[in-house]
Amino acid sequence: MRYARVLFVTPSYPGRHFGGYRPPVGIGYIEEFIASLGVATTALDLNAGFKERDLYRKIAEFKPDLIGFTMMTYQYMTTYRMIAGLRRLYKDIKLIVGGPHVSALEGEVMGQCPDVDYAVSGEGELPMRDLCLGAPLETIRGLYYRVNGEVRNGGPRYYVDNLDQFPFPRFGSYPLGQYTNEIEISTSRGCPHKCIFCSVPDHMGRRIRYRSARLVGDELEYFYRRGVRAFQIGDDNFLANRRRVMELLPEIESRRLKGAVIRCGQGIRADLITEPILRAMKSAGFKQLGIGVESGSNRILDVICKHLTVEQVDRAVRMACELDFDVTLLFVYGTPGETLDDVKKSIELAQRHPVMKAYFFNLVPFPGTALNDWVNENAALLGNREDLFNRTDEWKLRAQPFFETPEMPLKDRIVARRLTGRASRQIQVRTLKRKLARWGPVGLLAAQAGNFNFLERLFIRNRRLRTLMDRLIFHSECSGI
Ligand code: B12
Ligand code: SF4
Repeated sequence: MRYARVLFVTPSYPGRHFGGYRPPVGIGYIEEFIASLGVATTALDLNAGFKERDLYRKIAEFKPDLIGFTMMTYQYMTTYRMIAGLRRLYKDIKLIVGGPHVSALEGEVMGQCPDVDYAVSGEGELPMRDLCLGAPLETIRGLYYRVNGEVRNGGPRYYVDNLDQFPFPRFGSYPLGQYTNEIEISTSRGCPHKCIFCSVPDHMGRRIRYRSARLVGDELEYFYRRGVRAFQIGDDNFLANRRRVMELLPEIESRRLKGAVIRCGQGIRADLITEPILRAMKSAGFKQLGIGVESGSNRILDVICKHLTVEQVDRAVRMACELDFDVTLLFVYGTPGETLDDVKKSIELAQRHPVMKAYFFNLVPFPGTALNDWVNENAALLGNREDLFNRTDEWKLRAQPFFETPEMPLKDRIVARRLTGRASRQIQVRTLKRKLARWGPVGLLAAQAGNFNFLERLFIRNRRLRTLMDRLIFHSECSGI
């Protein structure tokens, strides 16, 4: 065996995490898989109440021979700095990175971070298996490594068809009590679309791959039996294949997860929503749906290459609200060609439905996206790229413009942020009033919390408050892991 003791690290991503921070699924899969092959593993998530000094303590206790970091582009310098610090102290431990940032940059990451020994683009289970078990480096697909200072690659990355070969993450190395009481379930990987701002098609591929309904059912049941009552489907395009969804939902229903709340908040496509699917979701325990709307203007939807119309969105949202789902709408603003009038159309779309929430994200040109290429050629960046991606708070990433266009100069982007922020808060207060009405004046007072970011953050980050909120809103059963 080349590496027998592997420590996985999730760097700190400060921010609100959109309603809950859960143990990380990607490195969870890798850890579970290589542990099943005899590699000793452990993990440290710097978002779960740990500091960098805990990393040094963990290294001293566990004595890893390989440390793996998962990386998003947001805050990538934090990881590079951490790696440089570790390299100075531990000459014998090898360091490896993977995750969406590496998928986008491929081998370039080895140049940007000279202290890292390896990088893996795409899915990490098979390259990590091969690396740890000692396969020749030049045969390990998706792996970047160094030979006498030169960066080499073991071949094109994997897109794994048989996802069932990987055991689902049980998060044994994570302090589950430190997270939102919700487990993320990934039932598929990839998305056939190619919206200009989205890194998923590049990172996970356009050929969508599925786990079997039975294994997804087993996973839900495993956590349910341990007291978990809230689940978040983390798929990129959960409804992509109707036939498969209609197999999966009855399977989930058959597991009788009484009192469980299933959320599907990452953004399903409105054009794939049908009444039979919604009814089947309802029966299976789904309560919340995030719909990736992006814009209330057909012209902008075309620019985004969303292949969707406002009319389809209206139809789907109406149907979901009528069937009493808690609907969250996800929009972006600042798209090439977009004007303030288009942003107002997005706000109007959100306001004309009794949705639970509407999020409006300032468009960020992540590497590996068509938007990034367009911005490089056509737009004015509003600062240094490195500073822009390494802002200290995810809220700033979401709210502060990256670039400006003639149709929406910086001053209009600031107006857009103000208008969309106000609309989000109004919708949130409206929802809370409706949900908490049966608590009389106390409920109305509590509803005003939706106006204040710090109170929202408190509810999201505090396990007890979040569980209480779930009970009040969804009537879910008490839970505790
Ligand atoms: C769930 C999710 C979240 C959750 C995080 C979950 C949690 N722990 O609570 C939440 C909602 C918090 C979140 C937030 C954000 N997210 Co997010 N998120 C996702 C999503 C939808 C699924 C991730 C997932 O579980 N994938 C399934 C697993 C199996 O894949 P994986 O994690 O990529 O891991 C595999 C490989 O990457 C690789 N790998 C990963 N780590 C490592 C490490 C090593 C050592 C190796 C070898 C391999 C390896 O192997 C893994 C197994 O195959 C992805 C979309 C996607 N498909 O990646 C976006 C995604 C990762 N998010 C993204 C973004 C931009 C964000 C935000 C910055 C958004 C924003 N504007 O604020 C914020 C971050 C802010 C913050 N404070 O956290 C982008 C990242 C793009 C980029 N280049 O960085 C993605 C790709 C979405 C997109 N449309 O572009 N996110
Ligand atoms: S935004 Fe959604 S539909 Fe578009 S490419 Fe990304 S995952 Fe697919």
